[in-house]
Amino acid sequence: MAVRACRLLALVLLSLHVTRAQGAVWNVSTVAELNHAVANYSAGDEIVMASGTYPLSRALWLHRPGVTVRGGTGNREDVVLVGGGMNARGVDEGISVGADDIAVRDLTLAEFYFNGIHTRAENDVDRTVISNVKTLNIGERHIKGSRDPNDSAKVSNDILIENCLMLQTKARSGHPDTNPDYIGGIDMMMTSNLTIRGCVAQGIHGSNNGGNAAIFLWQGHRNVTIECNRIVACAKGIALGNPAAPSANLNTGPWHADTGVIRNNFVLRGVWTGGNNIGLELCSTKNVRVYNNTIYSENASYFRTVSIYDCSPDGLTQDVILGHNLIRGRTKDYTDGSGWTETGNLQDGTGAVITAAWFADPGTGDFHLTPFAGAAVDAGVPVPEVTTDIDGDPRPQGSASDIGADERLVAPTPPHAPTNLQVR
Ligand SMILES: [Ca+2]
Ligand SMILES: [Ca+2]
Ligand SMILES: [Ca+2]
Repeated sequence: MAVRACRLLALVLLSLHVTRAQGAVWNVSTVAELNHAVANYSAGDEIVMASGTYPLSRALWLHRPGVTVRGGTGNREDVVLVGGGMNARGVDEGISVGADDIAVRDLTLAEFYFNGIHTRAENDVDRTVISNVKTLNIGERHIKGSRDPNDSAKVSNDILIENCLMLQTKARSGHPDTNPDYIGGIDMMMTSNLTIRGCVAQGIHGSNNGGNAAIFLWQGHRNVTIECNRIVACAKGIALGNPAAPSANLNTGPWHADTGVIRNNFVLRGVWTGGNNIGLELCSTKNVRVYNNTIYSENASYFRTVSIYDCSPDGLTQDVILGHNLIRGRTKDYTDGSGWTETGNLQDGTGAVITAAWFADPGTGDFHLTPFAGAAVDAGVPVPEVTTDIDGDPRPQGSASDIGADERLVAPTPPHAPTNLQVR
């Protein structure tokens, strides 16, 4: 007992120093030090991980408020938390967020059977920040947000997920407890003021080549912003809702989502031609603006690159506008069409107009416009919700806004340009 107490005290002295009145910094470089810091932090503390690989011995439960857990260098590749395996039981979840004001930054979570990070609306958690985090080969959900099915007042407010990379490089297998396609990127429920921006998702799909979306928000989202993300060849791209009817006790009543904007995203639809492989899906949504996205299906005639659906007579699609999007692929409208409108989209359902040459590198989801995309350049209309593009460049450049997520930069005119040169 005395030996154990001495070792604990030594751990504390080694790893803890107070930097300011309101918080301490726990510098950790081993799993034991990490577990100790997680078990003992106070509100306002930071847990700073030295470069290295951390084979976790248990999930990291952040169930007291006010802590930041981050990699020490700022480079997320330098600090890697490893679970029991994408396809093998062991340490099944990386980080569980069960209290307010938790931030996770600048690190990688790899090889978890269930979830990389799990935030819990059932604990009413607010102001979670997940920034510059990489999740690699996760068996069910890279970032999961769960809820209390019996309490409509438990909502996660003001959640920010930014600059994250969700990557799958191996096949899903060996999950007998779920169907083969029970996998997705960000799957959250019951939020208010959720922002997801600047994230990349690549290759997320199940073993039957279906799956949930890279960004899948259902069961209660009020005022959501999805912007400047790049989704590459996942089973499904961006989904507000899914065809299952919204449950009872949501903060949005009978709608999956009420109020939101989806803007300036690049989505490369997966290569599959069957199943639920949809680029953009809107199911029982209300007051949503879908502006200036580039959504690209290699198979341009696929019938539901965009899918709009009513889950129930109570949560009919209402006040939804799709505007100024560049879409290669077709739209399937399962509704009566009265709840949504489109304006200024440039859409090609045969592949004759919008071709790969329009874009910098379609195969990697890089849909920056090339000079061949003339029909998209300066063909848009400014909307108050879209003042910049996926790069943060101000709109418009040139004579008008461009259609889709990229605004092509116009080179500034040299101050003393020769007047006898015709600029083309
Ligand atoms: Ca809350
Ligand atoms: Ca322009
Ligand atoms: Ca641009």
